Amino acid sequence: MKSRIIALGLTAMLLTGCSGSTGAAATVDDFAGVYAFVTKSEGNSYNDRMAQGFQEVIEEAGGNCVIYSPEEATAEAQIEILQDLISQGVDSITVAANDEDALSSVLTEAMEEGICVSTVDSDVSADARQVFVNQADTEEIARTLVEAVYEISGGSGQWAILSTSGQATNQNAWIRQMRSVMEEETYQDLRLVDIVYGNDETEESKEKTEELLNDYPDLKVICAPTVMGLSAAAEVIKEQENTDVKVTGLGMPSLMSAYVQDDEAVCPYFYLWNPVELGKMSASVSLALKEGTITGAEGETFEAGDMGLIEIEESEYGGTEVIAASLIRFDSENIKEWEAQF
Ligand code: RAM
Repeated sequence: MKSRIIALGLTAMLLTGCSGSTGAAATVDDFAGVYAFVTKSEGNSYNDRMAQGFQEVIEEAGGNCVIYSPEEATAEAQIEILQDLISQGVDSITVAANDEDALSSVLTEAMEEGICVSTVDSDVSADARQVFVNQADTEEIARTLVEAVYEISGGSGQWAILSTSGQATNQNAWIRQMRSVMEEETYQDLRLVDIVYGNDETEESKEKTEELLNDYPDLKVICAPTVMGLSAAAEVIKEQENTDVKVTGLGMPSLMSAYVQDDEAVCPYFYLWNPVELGKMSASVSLALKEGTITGAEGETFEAGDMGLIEIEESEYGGTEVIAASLIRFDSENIKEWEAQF
């Protein structure tokens, strides 16, 4: 599996890793080192925007940033990259995990080597990272999406979920929580008929959308909590003139603007957080781990640029987390102003 290196600036570095705490005021030297960011996969502008935010903050602080994006969103591809990063002796690794468990052993090895390890966007098991940078509260994401399905469908009927893969920690957490919200009485006339997986690939997601349309003639809404899935589903539905199926979910305004033009649109509205801000928060966490201000323990605090003083909290995924952002709703009123940003 090949990896794409967007920026590579390896320099000689101190191997104090995450054990080196100074306690004194930070100097540029405290932040010097190589900070690796491993995305889920290439060809996904959401991942690129997150990496862009990460890189900006690391470089501003005087660190070297290296970004790796596997060709496919698989754990195997990420493990290969992570092993390589351990051999290079980088100071810090941040990964958006394609699998909750499969990366545990390589990330544990990284921590044993003194490398700072954090996750962002999609977590691993708690003992395989120091802290998780969560985009937004899981319950908030799930409830917002179920409410959108409820409103768009008129409160009853069939809906389906188009996800990425069955191993993605973030997708699974949101789907689990959506199922739990669906148990509330308000949603008793809604029926979740299927969950399909398009692997964060446009073509696969389009095929899965076509299958859903064929298999469920009464389907009203497809909810895709993935930026690649949502735009793929919208494209398929827009091309089919004889369907009233609508889509909603988590998407990039730049990919969705053609489908959110008015109330009759394929996608009346959808949500996301700001992926650049998520990357920036993740970089602030990596810098604070490297500097020794934090170790990833609950209650620790650190400065995150414009976002101010941030406190590390207990995570529902186990271990600890930082909540980086909150949901933004995109519709025909505001899509134009957002699409230039991400
Ligand atoms: C996809 C990925 C990512 C998710 C976004 C919303 O590109 O699955 O992990 O957070 O969409």
